[in-house]
Amino acid sequence: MAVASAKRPDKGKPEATHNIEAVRQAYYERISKLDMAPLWKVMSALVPDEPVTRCKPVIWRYNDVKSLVMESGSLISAEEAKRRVLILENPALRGESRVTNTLYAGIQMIMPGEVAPAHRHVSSAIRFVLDGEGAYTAVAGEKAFMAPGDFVITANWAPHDHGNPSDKPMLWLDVLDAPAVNFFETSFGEDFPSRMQETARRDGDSLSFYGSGVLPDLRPAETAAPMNRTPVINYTYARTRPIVERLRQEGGIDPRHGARVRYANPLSGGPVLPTMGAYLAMLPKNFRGEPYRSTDGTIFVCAEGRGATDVDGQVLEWSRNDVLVVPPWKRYAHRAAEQSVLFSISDRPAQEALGIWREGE
Ligand code: 1HN
Repeated sequence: MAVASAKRPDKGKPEATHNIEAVRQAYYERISKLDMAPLWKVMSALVPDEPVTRCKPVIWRYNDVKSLVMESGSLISAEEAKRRVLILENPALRGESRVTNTLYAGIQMIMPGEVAPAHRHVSSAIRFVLDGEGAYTAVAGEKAFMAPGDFVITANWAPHDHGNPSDKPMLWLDVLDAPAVNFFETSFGEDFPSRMQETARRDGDSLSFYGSGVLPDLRPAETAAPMNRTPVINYTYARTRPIVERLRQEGGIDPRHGARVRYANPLSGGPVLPTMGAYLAMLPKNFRGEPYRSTDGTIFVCAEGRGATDVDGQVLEWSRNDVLVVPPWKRYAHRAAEQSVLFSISDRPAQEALGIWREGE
């Protein structure tokens, strides 16, 4: 092989060999056979100057979604499907069951009289209720009856089934951390032999025991060492909405996010789940939010009102029950044509736990 002479006209650069590219290529091929690769070819992709995302800004309008989800009711039962859900796939990640790189989202429907059978898995789920009233999700033996705007948690490995004893279909948004769990290749899951769990607690107990400013002294296992997930199953809209309304009236309005509260684990003050966190924000009529960006790709649901979010120059106009996605580190700004309420969920707690979360203007 030709050896470069000791003369180095360009500091740091090996002297140009007329066939250096061919020599390098041959070298890359030789190391490749031993499963090695040159870092210098990929370093800037591995450590870019700022976050790079595959994910695109996108909106699903409830007008389109609802009728298509309703149609699935005549194609398959909740029991046969196990979960009758239309997955919301980011258009840049088709076929991957992801709405962002780390999160799964879908719209689930449960018809009157149906049961979605009991199972559990390592992935945690949250539900944000869109339509219907009086269906429940049963988590670890406790039924949480749901209404629009409710935010319901099914934590890692908690047994859960859904039922609808009401006379109306119920639709909700599911968000799971499954892509993140699968990134770590740590997913377990199992079905239960019985369709529905035995009831072990009174309906709604978790909210009254843990969401009332007191903590039950007789459940030391749960209160002594705060769990890394909330003991509350359903954060009801009936309780949370008046708080953001008061915040708005009091002028507690963040110039980027509006009058916003964070859903918290009442035992620790931390996020509801180690992998996902959520907020509820009221935007006053004619709100024009300042631009903001953060490294957590975020899913927003419009719970009330009408407005638009500018994401990196793309305007996504939303109204009630529309679901939109802001990719990581894309600058966005909300504006509201009427008083509006936005629910949002992201993987921010996971990023914060790892020390990799950042925000900016
Ligand atoms: C799941 O268990 C539910 O329990 C919904 O309602 C959606 C998507 C992927 C994996 C498990 C549910 C799901 C899911």
